[in-house]
Amino acid sequence: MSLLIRGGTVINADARERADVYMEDGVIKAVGLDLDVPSDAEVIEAGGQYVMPGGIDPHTHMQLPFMGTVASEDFYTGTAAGLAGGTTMIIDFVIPDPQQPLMEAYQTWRGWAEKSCADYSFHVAVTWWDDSVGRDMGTLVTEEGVNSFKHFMAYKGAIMADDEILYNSFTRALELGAMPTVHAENGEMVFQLQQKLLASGMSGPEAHPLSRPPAAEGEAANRAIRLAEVIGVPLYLVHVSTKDALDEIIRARGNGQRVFGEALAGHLLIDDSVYRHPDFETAAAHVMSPPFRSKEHQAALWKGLQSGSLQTTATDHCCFCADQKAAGKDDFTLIPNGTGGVEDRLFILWTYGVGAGKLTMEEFVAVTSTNTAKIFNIYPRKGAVRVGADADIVVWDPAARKTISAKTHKQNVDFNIFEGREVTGLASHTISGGILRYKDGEVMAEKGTGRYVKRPAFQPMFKALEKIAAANAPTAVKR
Ligand code: URQ
Ligand code: ZN
Ligand code: ZN
Repeated sequence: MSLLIRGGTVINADARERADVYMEDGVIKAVGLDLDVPSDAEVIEAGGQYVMPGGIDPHTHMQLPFMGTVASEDFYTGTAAGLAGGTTMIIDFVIPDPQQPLMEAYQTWRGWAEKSCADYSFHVAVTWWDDSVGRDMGTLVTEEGVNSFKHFMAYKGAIMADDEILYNSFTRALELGAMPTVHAENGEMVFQLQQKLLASGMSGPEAHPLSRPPAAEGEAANRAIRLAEVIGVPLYLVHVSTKDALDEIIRARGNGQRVFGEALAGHLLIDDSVYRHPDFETAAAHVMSPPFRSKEHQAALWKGLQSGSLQTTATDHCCFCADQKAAGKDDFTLIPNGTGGVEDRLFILWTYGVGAGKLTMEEFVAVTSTNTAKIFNIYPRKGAVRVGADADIVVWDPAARKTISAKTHKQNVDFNIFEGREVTGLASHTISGGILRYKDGEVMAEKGTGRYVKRPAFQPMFKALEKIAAANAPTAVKR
């Protein structure tokens, strides 16, 4: 199977060039002009369009069992929707129940994901601790290509990791050359505020953001960052939603600590007024954690992306339909937390980032694909249009426009948090594994064509650096 993308301008995170791109058997074979390609190669005319690495969404939850129900988007429909938006890979989450062996949960999720129609990988959550968890982490890194472990500091009484779990798991991650990641909210603070709000008679979705103030995120972000600092392990903070957490990241990075932050497309655009919508369904549809914040926090997140203090964008795609959200009709703490976006992320970042002059096209590629590939150690196999890379590519028409709506989106959910938003700049073609899988509104996906992507452990570079430093340490001058 060979395919030529002709006439476009290639945009990578580090450069742009007018070049054609030729791929064969799922791998990019040539990038340049006047390429010598087989006469029977399929040709995509990309004149006036951009040719970019397919988006990588480092944060999705397809068919997640959560809060008494199961997310409505599964691995097939979710990866198909991603292809319609130019995303060619997701990193999802294996979330073991407390006391459930990590390997057992991992096998379950691997089974669910086999129907994917684009490539996928998994972060594995550490929701409890004993020696067996440490052993399973070792197996996951050395045999299964997992190089990141998630910790929910929220969700008390369910999957919350306390400081003992964090310390043990972060330490084990360092030994293995793996990256700890955190959902940073103080779960005890949230729990106590939830009880206080319910006791005061506030049971509607308007109470949701009040139970999860920015301070809950700022405190947990700092705590996780400080633990990582003392242990000497890198750290990745998912869905950073506040200036409070961003400031902790900026402080740590300024101090030379290896800390990374992720922004969600939703948190960049949607504010907390949605929770005061008079219609319960609309307000509940926006219940996710951390909640959508005020415009001041949105502005800080954009500055974080522009300045490089935040490195990646994601969606936290975790969909629940109206009948599922209704579980919390009389008690906001029972509304399943989660919203969608896997299809819309690139449209949003292009229109409100590049289109608004906040991001260059190269920076757009960096924050939607390349940085995630680098941070999770799959670059340049992923995250670049270059010879030898996987042929996961989006052909981007900067002049195409549409209005986002649940009536027309491919996502398997009855609500779209970006409903009514005008976007300019759309994927015209998405190529996954060297095969055209989306073209002008039509997804040509096939169940099971997505591949599980192994992500190698990071070399324990810090140990190596210590050895080099010791070897070069100046010998004490003999007096
Ligand atoms: O917390 C998460 O990331 C998962 C459970 C999705 N739900 C959410 O509200 N973000
Ligand atoms: Zn989370
Ligand atoms: Zn999540």
